[in-house]
Amino acid sequence: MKKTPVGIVMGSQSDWDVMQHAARQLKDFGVPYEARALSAHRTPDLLVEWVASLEKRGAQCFIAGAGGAAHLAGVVAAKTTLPVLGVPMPSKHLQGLDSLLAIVQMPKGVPVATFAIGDAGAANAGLFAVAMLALNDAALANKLGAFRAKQAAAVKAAKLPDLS
Ligand code: RP5
Repeated sequence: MKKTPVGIVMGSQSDWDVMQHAARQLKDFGVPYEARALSAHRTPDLLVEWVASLEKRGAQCFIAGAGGAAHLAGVVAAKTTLPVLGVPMPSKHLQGLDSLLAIVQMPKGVPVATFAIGDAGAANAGLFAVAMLALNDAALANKLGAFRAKQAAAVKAAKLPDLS
């Protein structure tokens, strides 16, 4: 596996509570990542430098989480042709609907793959990155298969309570 195949970036440190779920999936699958808080509007130059630097260090995709007028994932996608996975943050006033629409409605030509709002979206972005890397990594593909089998077993073992 390349040195740092996944970059995780978020617009603010306050996004980490959600974005840690992407990092957790990668860690559990043994996929190295680098996580940074960098903003498309507060630190645009640093963001662009980081994207270029991680590309040089073997990045194969980026996961970008942001809230509100969430242009972070779009700016990352503007600076790389690697896949960009966008995670909308649950925002204070619009519960993440603003973030979702900002990320999902990329104009034609520069795509961002958009995930669900919040923890589930962050975790799924991590899992999606694993699935992409597994295309060229049989051991990782096996781990992903085992992960899915474990989930299926948990559903099959579910016991619903009897009504009294
Ligand atoms: C966005 O504004 C960030 O992605 C975050 O979700 C939101 C609020 O940021 P803070 O005011 O908490 O730094 O840029």
